[in-house]
Amino acid sequence: MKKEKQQELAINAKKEENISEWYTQVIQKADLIEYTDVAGCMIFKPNSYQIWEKIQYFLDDKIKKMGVKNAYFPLFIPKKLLCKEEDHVEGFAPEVAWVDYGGDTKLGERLAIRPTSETIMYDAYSKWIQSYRDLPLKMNQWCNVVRWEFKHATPFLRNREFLWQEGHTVFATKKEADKDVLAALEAYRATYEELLAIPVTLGRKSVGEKFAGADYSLTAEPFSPADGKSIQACTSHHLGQNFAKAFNITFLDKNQKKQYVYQNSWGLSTRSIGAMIMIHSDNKGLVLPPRVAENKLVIVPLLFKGKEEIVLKKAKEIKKKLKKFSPFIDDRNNVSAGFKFNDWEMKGIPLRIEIGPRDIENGVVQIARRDIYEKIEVKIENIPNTVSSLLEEMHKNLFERSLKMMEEKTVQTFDFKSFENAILEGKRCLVPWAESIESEDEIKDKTGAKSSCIPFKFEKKSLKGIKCFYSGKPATCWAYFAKSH
Ligand code: 87F
Repeated sequence: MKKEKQQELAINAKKEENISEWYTQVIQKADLIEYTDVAGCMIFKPNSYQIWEKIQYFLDDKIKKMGVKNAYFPLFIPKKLLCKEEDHVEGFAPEVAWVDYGGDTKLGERLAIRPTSETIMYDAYSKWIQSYRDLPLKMNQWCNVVRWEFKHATPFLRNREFLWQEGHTVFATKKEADKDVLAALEAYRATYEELLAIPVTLGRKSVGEKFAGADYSLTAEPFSPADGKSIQACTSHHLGQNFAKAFNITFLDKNQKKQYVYQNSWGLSTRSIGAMIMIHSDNKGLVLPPRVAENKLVIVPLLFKGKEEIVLKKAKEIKKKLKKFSPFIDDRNNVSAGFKFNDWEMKGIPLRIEIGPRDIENGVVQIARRDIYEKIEVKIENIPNTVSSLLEEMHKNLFERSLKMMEEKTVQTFDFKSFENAILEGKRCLVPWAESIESEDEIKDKTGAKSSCIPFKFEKKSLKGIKCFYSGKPATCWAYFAKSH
């Protein structure tokens, strides 16, 4: 293949220069999605759906260990159900998609396409829960949801239809619910940090940013250092008795006294895939953290004329020994080895094994890492062990590299002027804040930044004599502010 043709196939936008063009190209070149005629509704092709399957597999196990069972509730929610808890739909109403017709017949009642399932689930819960013996009730569903946003759609980060899990748990006491909401947050932290190699900040959402139907909302939030934006892909809400009162979910306690239940809801969506791409990928394309990569490695036999057969035979032998890493051999004979290297780098395959006639003579192969472009020579008998440890190292390196970048892009600011400058520079600011909805709205209007979370880590950090960076009033908390996706 001609050089120009090869370049055309490569990514030509730079992450540090034009991040949105770069993001689009990474996704296209890695063959992750296909656009459709409906803006914001995208095809998750196998290369991205398999990432979602890894996330599902990992997180579903954690969810089940919390004692939660999977179920499936219908896609359509009758209008009167959706509008039962007012705080819940207020503000979200413009994003609800409706069905008004079945064929040519106008429906008696409009049906919402679920934007989230609190209402339809809690209507059922109110029938299922009668006695303290029916509690706790813990269910989760993996499904699609639709939010008809009008902002420009971005694959994974802002889709009108996206995939998620939503867990909805019910308890007799607030104490149990408080524990569950934290357990869900821990499952999310693990998914990000241990599967996707993405460091997250754990904390509470501000009063202005929390879910309106919740008493408080918690988040495990990644930050994308390259564009200085935080990415909310999961939240865990304590709903108190708000929905219990709206949906009349009550139980008779041990003293035959009627009580309202306490509830939580928590979700993690395919936005997390967007975070993964934004945070780890580079100017060569997608970087898959090894634990989510379906195929951990590609074997590229160097097919020198006359030696094809022995090289291929050796490649197959090696493949057999590496079964648990789901390797595959790229034996295409219509493209060069260099083309193959670029191709699999673009698609994010963690490791590449190159093997040529000379290597076979020496009993070695060359192994290249996707994260740091390092190539090492490995004795054939050592390949399985080396592959194992390289994959572990890669996970660690991706995590630590992202953590370092996140820390480098985080500053403490104590006054509004330096805050504004830092936000302009794409930084995340840790600020002493007198938390209020009004000040958050004003800050958002003036700078485009909002609070991403009030970190647990600094809950005990002293605020004595410290003033709010915005209002000058005595600060009530330490908060992270940044622009967001
Ligand atoms: C859009 C339209 C209608 C978000 C919406 O975060 C309703 C809503 O309730 C809505 N967008 N929300 C909040 C969702 C809350 C909660 N649901 C369960 C979660 C996690 C999973």
